[in-house]
Amino acid sequence: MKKRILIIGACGQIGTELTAQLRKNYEPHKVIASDIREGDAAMLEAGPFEILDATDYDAIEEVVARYEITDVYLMAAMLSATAEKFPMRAWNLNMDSLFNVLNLAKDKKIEKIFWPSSIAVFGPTTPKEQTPQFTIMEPSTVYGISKQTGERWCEYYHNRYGVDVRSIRYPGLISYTTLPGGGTTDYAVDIYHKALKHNKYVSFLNEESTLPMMFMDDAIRATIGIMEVPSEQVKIRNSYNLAAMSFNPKEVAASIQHHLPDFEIGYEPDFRQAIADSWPKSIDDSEARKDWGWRHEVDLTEMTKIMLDNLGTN
Ligand code: AKB
Repeated sequence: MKKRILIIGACGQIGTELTAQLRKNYEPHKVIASDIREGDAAMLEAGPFEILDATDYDAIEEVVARYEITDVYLMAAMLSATAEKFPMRAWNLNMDSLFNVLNLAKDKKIEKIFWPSSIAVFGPTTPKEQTPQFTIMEPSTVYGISKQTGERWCEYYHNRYGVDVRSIRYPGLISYTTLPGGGTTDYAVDIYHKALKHNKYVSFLNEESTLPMMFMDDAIRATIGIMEVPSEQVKIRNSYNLAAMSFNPKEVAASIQHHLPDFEIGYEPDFRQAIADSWPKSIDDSEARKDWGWRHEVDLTEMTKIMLDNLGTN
């Protein structure tokens, strides 16, 4: 099989599980993990690993040539909350890394790119309920601006240079393997850790902050799924809306209380509240369902059980 995959940002929340799943699906020595820091023992033992800075075009080009890479998953990014603290660093990382892989594909050095976008592309003027695929997009965060700009460039490189770039707008992602870093939806992972450890949690979003969310297994299936369908099925080349469930801190707390009746939640909203308030509450992902057969599998009740079962045994 000719396919050889490079994951840039393999040690992050999504990258860790994506790398593990790709190594299950394909021959592990043809799935090259890379990150700016060294991976853990499990990642290093399971297949090749390279230290790689996503903003360094020459370094990426060298790794691509050495391993004869065909497909790149670019997972390195600065997320919404951290990006508000370091706007220029976020812009540089999020945009330079994207241009690096788009230009490699334009010059026919790689064949296919996966690039993640986010619900952060939407803003306060976007319809909040069942946000459509095509709608008003006026993001008010640094991260959202970088993702929306990135989407425009993906579509441009596809139309102008025939670059096969595929993208989905991730909602908040929940997983038990690796912690998220620097997002507004991170509370939805932290709450499970704190529930098991302290039986209480103080949320940095208020109880009514309903946001679109997804269990990581579904997100990984979607990510690999959109990369595996024939190119003609990928009709949208900026980025696809993707949805599974929507909930707020009060609802996730109630689902935890079902297993841990004494669990308590408090609320101390901080600067992340304004970010959450600017994002949709729920997403219409019918285009992804129609074009490439996307279906989610895990809801809040099932996810809470999976999270508590797996974190509880650690
Ligand atoms: C964040 O909160 O910044 C991310 C996202 C929704 O893209 N999880």
